[in-house]
Order: sequence, then structure tokens, then C-alpha cells
Amino acid sequence: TPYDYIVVGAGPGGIIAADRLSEAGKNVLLLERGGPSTWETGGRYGPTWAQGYDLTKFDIPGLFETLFTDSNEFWWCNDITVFAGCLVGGGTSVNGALYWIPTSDDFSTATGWPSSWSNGKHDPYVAMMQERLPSTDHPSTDGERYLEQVYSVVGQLLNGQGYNNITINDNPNFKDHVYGYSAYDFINGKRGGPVATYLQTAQARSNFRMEIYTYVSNVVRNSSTILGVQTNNTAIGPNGYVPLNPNGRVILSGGSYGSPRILFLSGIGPSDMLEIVSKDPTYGPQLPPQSDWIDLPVGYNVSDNPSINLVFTHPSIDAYDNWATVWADPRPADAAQYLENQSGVLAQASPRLNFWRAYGGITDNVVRYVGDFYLRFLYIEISSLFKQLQGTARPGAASINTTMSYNASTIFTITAYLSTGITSRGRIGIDASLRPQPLVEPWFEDPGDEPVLLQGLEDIISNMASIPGMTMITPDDTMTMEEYVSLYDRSTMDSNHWVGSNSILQVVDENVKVMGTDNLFVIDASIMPRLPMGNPHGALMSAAEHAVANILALEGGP
Ligand code: 6FA
Ligand code: ABL
Repeated sequence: TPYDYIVVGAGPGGIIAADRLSEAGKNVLLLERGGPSTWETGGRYGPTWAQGYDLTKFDIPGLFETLFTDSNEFWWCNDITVFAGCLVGGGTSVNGALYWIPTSDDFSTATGWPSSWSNGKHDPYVAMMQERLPSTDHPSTDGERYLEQVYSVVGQLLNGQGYNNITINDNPNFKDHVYGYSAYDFINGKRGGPVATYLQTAQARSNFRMEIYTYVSNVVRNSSTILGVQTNNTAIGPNGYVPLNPNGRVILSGGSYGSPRILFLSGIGPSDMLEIVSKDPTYGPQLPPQSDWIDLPVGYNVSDNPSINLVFTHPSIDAYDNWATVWADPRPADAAQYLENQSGVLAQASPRLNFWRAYGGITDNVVRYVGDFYLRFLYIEISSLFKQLQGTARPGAASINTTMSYNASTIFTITAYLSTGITSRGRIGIDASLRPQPLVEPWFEDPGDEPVLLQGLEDIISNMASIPGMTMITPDDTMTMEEYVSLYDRSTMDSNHWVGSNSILQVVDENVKVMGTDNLFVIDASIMPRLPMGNPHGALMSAAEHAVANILALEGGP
């Protein structure tokens, strides 16, 4: 059967697109290279302690940290050199699920969005997303909060720096000197996200079909017109080829690394990348003739938050065994509580507190009154000097570097990220084996970003002496913060928040159509021209709502 729409990649972008297209009555095929994730999708990889309860590693929020320490790592894309989820749900099946309602700045022209997406025009799509996917800062089904010692200690620290404590997603525009409980898109104490919501409504429709373990190498085109997609799945079409209806459309949702590769293999992108493809014995001969190559800056303008970890101890902290026992040998009472009704420590991923602070040229410092607090409100216009610091605090630590002796059962981490306003940009491309990877690493590529993150880190610990018993063990007392930052292994500054490789207004137009084509679109993190203020998947999902609405409204389609 030919399809009206073929969507490539079942991450958040692809799932939301496929759901809305099928809701509009279109005949939709969603192709995903990976396999199932949560129990609901057919996934069966769970801990022995949860056997008989229909729960996988991806369902149980408290198993989040074990994704990085398990030797069976089938969920990561094995041909991409950074962390990327290759399974149903993409990144949203393996991420920390921190979920932030976008700020009005996240879709401003100052951050690279078209005016048709700015000045309130994006707001309806944020509302649509929230209706499908509410956020919670108390994911345990009993409404209680667990393992909150990190919140108390870091909250006290930030109070001393003039921060205010708010419910973050009730005040999305307040992102300066604020902190609050970590918010998630977990539902009923389990991983929720687009897989538990949008994908379920799509799958209930007869005009929707999903094929897993189906890898799309390229689109097949006649000059500017896409005719179909080439896959490795010979069960869905002759030689794996799937055709479109005559006026059908393809939407690429393979993520910030996956979608650029499909474009390169389809003859779309900078000529140095297309030359690499042309030398490949399998894919070179399938490239369109050079006269049909479409020269677009695919892979440029890439950003990811530079992030740096600080590790501390405090006698009040329960580091939860650094999450090392939750998979094979969890605390029995916590496992029993979780199995009984999805409540307790294991109903939440590791983060406990998130905070934001703005640095540099804020254009409006108006004090506005909210609830019991005075808050500084960030004006919509962002000057190029302004850079946003974001922090996440959690029990445990991924790595510790100290000669000091310390009590490992009381460790906790503060990760500081630089987001909106960073001026560093990198480049994503492919190597001779066609594996996507960073060609230019984006962290601190512009020398203007490093001093701001350094200042942010120094401010975070500025009043540490006022918290009795709080000790920093990485960096330890043998090193200044400046030395720590300058020696920090650049490749470990990866925050997994890659955006920009198919930036809107550069590679895709305001309707997310790939420039120079008639019927090829992109809906995933790669279209976001700048990092949003928080971890990106909230802003990405409202962007997907907006993008698919534009596509449906665009004439000439099926
Ligand atoms: N974002 C947040 O907002 N909060 C978080 O807590 C958070 N944590 C993490 C995290 O802990 C990790 C380890 C990672 C990797 C990411 C995190 N993120 C977080 C970022 C967030 O998950 C991503 O920004 C978001 O998932 C990006 O969504 P996209 O739709 O752009 O792309 P995905 O990579 O999620 O999905 C692409 C899908 O396409 C995958 O399922 C992939 O298998 C499939 N695909 C790719 N190429 C394909 C091809 N050629 N053929 C078929 N399928 C393909
Ligand atoms: C995110 O948005 C980041 O992309 C993740 O890196 C982060 O998780 C989650 N949210 C939660 O804050 C961290 C883990 O807590 C670490 O243990 C792990 O080493 C790191 O991801 C790997 O990048």
C-alpha cells in the first residue's frame, strides 16, 4: 500500500507527528529502526524483582541511572558516537524525563524562530501538549516525595544566594534565581511521555501502521519530488522500498544525528558530506545525479549544553547506594512498595531539584509579585550577552576524582549547564563508514561561554561554608574551580541535548519543509535553532505539535 505520510523514527518528534496525521485521517506509516521499549510496546527487558508485574527497565523511573551502567545496552544507537536512544520512543524511552513547559523566550525570533512561531503564536501548541502530557513534580502515586535530602541541602544553599523556591512548571517564564522540585512526564509512577500517550491513540487507528526494526537509509527522489523511502526491511516492500501516494509526503524524525544522515544519503547537504557518500560502495550508486544535489547547511549550527558536574558530601544525604543496587538487589521495602502501587523512591528518576539563573545583559529587571515571593521576570528580548545557567541536583555521582577520604553513602551531584544564550556552535557529519558524529564539538567552541559557566560554578559554591557539613570532593581542595573547568575533559561535557543540525530557516522553512524539495519535512530536535532554557524534550514536543499543524495546513498534500 502506498502511504499519504511516511514518518521516519519513533522518537518524540515522529510519534507526535504520526499521531496528529492519523487523527486527521491520513494513511500513516511510522518506521523505527529499533525495537520495543516499555511493556506496553512489547518490551520485556525487566529486573527479576519485578517479574510478573509487566514492568521493564524503561517503565520503572528509579532504574534510570542503570541505563548507563548495564552491560546489555541494546537501547543505544550502536552507530552513533554519543548517547542516542534507538528504540520505540527514541530518547524519551531512555531519558531522565525532566520535563519543562517552554518559556515564551524558547520560541522567540531572538532565538532563531520564524516570526510565525513567536509572540504568542506558539502558545496554543504548548497547551495542546500539556493537555496530552501533564507534568508532575511528585511522580509517586501516593503524592509523597521521597529521598528529598538533596532538595533540603541544595535548597538551603540556593536560599543563601537569593534564589526563590517555586513550582517550576506553574511559572514557566520565571527562570532567574529560581529553584524547585524536579518535574517529569512520568504518569502513574511509570515512564509516560509520548509513548504512553500519543503513540497509544495513534495505534488505536486503522489508518496508522508502525513497523519496528526497519532502518531507512535514504529517501528516493525525482529531482525535488520525493517518491518513497528505501529501507532494509524487504517484508514491507520490494527490496525494502516503500512508495508514497502521488501527492504524499515524508517526514524525517530520526533525531539530531539520524535525520542529517538520511539527508546526506539522499543527496541533500554540504558537498563535503555528499562526496563521502558518493564513495560508499553501497550508497554511492544510489545518490541522485550531482546536478540534483541540494546544497543546504545540514549539520551546521549545532548546539548542546556544555555541562560540568560538582560532587559533594553532606551527612544528611542518602546517596541511595549510588543507584548501583536497584537493578539486581534493590532495598526490599522500596521494591515491594513500588510493585504494590508504583509509589516510593523508585517512582522517580534520580534528579531531585532544578534551578536557573540568568547571567549578563538582562534587558528588564522588573520585580513582579508572585504568590509569596518577589521574582525577577525575564523580559522576552534576549540580548546576545545573556546566558542562562541551569542546574540539576541528585543523589549519587557518575564519577569522583579526589584523594580526600569521604563517606560514599552521602555523595550527591550538582550538574551545571549553560543553555539559552550560548554562542558556541558545532557541526555534525558522517565519517567514511557513514557513522554520524560531531565533526566540531560545540562545547566552549566560542570563548565567550566558558567564563560564564565558570562564574556560575563559583557562585553555586560561594556560600558553601554556611551549610555545616557540606564538603566538595570533585573538584577537591587541591584545585581551584578555574583549574577544574580548564582541565575538564571536553568530551564529557556532553548533555545529550543536541539541536540545530537542520535548523528552521536554514535547512527547513517555517513549515519545516526541507528547502529545495516539494514534499520532504523534518520534525525532531534537529529543527530547533537554539537550546531552550531547560532540558529540551518539552520544547521539542510543543514544536512537533506546531510543525505537524503547519504541514496539515499546507496545500498540495494528501
Ligand atoms: N531531555 C529532556 O528534556 N529531559 C531529560 O531528562 C533528558 N535526558 C536525556 C538523557 O538522560 C539521555 C541519556 C538522552 C540521550 C537524552 C536526554 N534528553 C532529555 C534529550 C531528549 O531525550 C531528546 O532531546 C529527544 O529525545 C530528541 O527527540 P527526537 O525526536 O529529536 O529524536 P530521538 O533521538 O529521541 O528519536 C529518534 C528516533 O528515530 C529513534 O527512535 C531512532 O531509533 C529513530 N531513527 C533514527 N534514524 C533512523 C532511521 N534511519 N530509520 C529508522 N529510524 C530511525
Ligand atoms: C538530562 O537531560 C541529561 O541529558 C542527562 O544527561 C541526565 O542524566 C538526565 N537529564 C537527568 O538529569 C545524567 C545521569 O544522571 C548521569 O548519571 C549520566 O552519567 C549522564 O546523564 C550521562 O550523560
